[in-house]
Amino acid sequence: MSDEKNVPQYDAVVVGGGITGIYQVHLLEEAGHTVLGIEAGDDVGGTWYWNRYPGCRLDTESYAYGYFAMKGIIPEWNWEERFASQPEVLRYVNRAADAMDVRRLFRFKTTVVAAHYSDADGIWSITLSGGEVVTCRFFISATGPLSATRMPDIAGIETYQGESFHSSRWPTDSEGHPVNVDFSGKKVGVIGTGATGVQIIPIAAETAAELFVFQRTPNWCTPLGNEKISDREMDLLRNSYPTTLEYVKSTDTAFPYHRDPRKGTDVSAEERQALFAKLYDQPGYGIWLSGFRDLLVSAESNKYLADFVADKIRQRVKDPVTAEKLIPTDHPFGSKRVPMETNYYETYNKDNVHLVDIREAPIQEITPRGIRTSDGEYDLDVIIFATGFNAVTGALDRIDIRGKNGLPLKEAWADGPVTFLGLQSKGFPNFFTLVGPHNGSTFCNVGVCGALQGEWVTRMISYMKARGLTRSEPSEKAQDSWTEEVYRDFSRTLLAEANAWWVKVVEKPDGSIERRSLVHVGGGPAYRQRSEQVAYHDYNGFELS
Ligand code: N01
Repeated sequence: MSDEKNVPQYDAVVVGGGITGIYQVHLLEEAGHTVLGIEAGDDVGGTWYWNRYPGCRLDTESYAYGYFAMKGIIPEWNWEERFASQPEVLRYVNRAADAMDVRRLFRFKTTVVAAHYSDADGIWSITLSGGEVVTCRFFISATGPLSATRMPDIAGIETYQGESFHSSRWPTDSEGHPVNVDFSGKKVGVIGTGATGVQIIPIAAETAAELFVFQRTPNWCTPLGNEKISDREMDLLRNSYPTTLEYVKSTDTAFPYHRDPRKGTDVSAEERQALFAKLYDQPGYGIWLSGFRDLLVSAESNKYLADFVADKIRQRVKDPVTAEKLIPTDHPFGSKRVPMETNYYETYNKDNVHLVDIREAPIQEITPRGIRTSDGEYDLDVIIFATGFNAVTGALDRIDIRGKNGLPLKEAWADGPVTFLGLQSKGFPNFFTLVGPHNGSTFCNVGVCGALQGEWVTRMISYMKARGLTRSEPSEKAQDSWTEEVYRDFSRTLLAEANAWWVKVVEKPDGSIERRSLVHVGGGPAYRQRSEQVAYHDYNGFELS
């Protein structure tokens, strides 16, 4: 970096002002690096800024997601609810941004259009939406795995005359504040029954004159069990932050649950039922993450739990035909993200709520007045698209990222991502993907895992700077072996049987399909142990120069 023209404007550019991006920017500045953050929204918040639909809330225990409080950045924070609502989480992220004083390091209302690496000087040129180009040594994405909105490809969608919006682009007023969409007296349609649809549907059903749920695939959903946190409980939680942090770091997904050491196939039917009943009634993810240890590897063990949850659905939904339609038949329990619900199934007992099975009668088109399926036309005043995201790589695909010799990232990853530790890809020196593909922070409680990863990357950049090293790129060997390990771990689980958002479905030349994981499912502790070994051995697996 001695030659003037080889000095970039910034040590690092971080894309994304969500919970991970703001912490990364803070850490880099604190470590003495010059850093610029770029954020498309007009303030921090990321997923909590964009997702403002009614019913949006955490399904991680607030206190276990709230890394900033655990780290002592905003130790005084009082969570109001066990699973905080979106407005509360957004206030929390804003408060953390104030405490870290990071807004001055961000450009808001700005997107990254292109990022090109120059092999000649090892510098990234980042083109921003206004046309300006900034340069940096390290280009870091913190774009979030679920930020690239996916609209369905339905004929006539643009002709619809009523109100319509994707769940993560809730309408705003002229000043950009989300508006309270009033469903009273309206006919509302919701397409999509993933975690988002499952949160919106019961709320919309409270006021809509008629609510039509267009379901293609039912999901296994279980009760959230939300409640207020009392002052006394909050004091106890605050005092145990150090223990909580150590505990969540010890679990596979950084949620506060450890698996039961027994196998579901080894215990009696009575013992199984007792555990399932206890977990079903407990708040949060326990039923998915603290059940029998063979839940996601044994089809037999999985079926025991699936049958239990199916019976619960039958008990909660009065109409037996509707109940059967709400029970998944195409994927094992927990092989897709389990939506956590509040009165979701009871909602279908309301007279104004109608389940439209679009597997049976597919949507043919969207008309100016509503949705037409092969069975008839539904007149609608509002259509909500809860149709999900182009997950994990989607946000990166929207940026023209080019590495050595102008190689587009999209081309390098055409058959699925290839990375080392899910952090770097050969051919793209100094480009780090936080909470990215094949990365141990993505199939994880992102509030904690993304932050831990930011700390690791900061250490690596500081290590390099201290030694005058300006280039980091994984070796082919390290990258191949990591990519193989990611696919192998995934294929050993029942996760490989479902088209969850963390899967890239690749059609092979013989017409068969292969599900390639976009995430590392080998567990957070193993991932971080591996990362620490790499760091200890002078970043073995990365070629540094
Ligand atoms: O998206 P999804 P999501 N025609 O992809 C349907 C996180 N999250 O926004 O399954 C008709 O899960 C699609 O149907 P199918 C969480 O990690 C967290 O709900 O493809 N339907 C499916 O039903 C979650 O997993 C919280 O057949 C179409 C739905 O749309 C992730 O975000 C809350 C369609 C999409 O479901 C994504 O959840 C909410 C079409 N053309 C979300 N295209 C918390 O609680 C898609 N669908 C923190």
